[in-house]
Amino acid sequence: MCLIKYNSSGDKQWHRIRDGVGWDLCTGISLDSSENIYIVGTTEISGNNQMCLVKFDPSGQYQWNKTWGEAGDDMAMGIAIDSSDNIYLGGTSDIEVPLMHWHVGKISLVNYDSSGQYQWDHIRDETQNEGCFALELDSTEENIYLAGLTENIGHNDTLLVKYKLIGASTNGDGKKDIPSYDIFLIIIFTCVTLTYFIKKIRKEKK
Ligand SMILES: [Ca+2]
Ligand SMILES: [Ca+2]
Repeated sequence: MCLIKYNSSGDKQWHRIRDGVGWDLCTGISLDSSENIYIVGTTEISGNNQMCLVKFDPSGQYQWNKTWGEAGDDMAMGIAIDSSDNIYLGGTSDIEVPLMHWHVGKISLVNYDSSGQYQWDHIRDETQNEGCFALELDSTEENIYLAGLTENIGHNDTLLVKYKLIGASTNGDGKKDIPSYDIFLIIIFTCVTLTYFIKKIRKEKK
């Protein structure tokens, strides 16, 4: 994972590399209220891909790193930080179907407190393949939105999931039960995509 700082003129100031023993990939970055820097992604530990969260101070000094995951592939694709500096990672976890020998991609959400202590995780339990590529808190910080895709009879549709964080219960094992609400963007997405391609085709014909 590589973190590079440029000044406002685009001149490189410094860079930092976090190199785990295996494969590493950085897919998200965010700052907290004190301008500490967090990068997220995936790191391979003994053949097991895990979500990875790394903290640097504002001058780029390494502070700590955390990993989370199950036995299958776990990839963090985005990070959101609230005004109290609690950290949320969103991504995808490859979960084995009980009694079967196949895996299904599921949307996963992991919460750390401001000191980097793991608080809870939630894996969205749907039977079809899903994935998360971005997440964002709303202004109340009581709700979080995860954007990604969901498999729908052989093709993928855009998916937006809303979680209400306040009042959700945490099980003893750290798993969190949170009701989720799918906000389907499929129709909007399809219209926007169609409009884009129609415009592109018309432009190319001219
Ligand atoms: Ca590496
Ligand atoms: Ca894993």
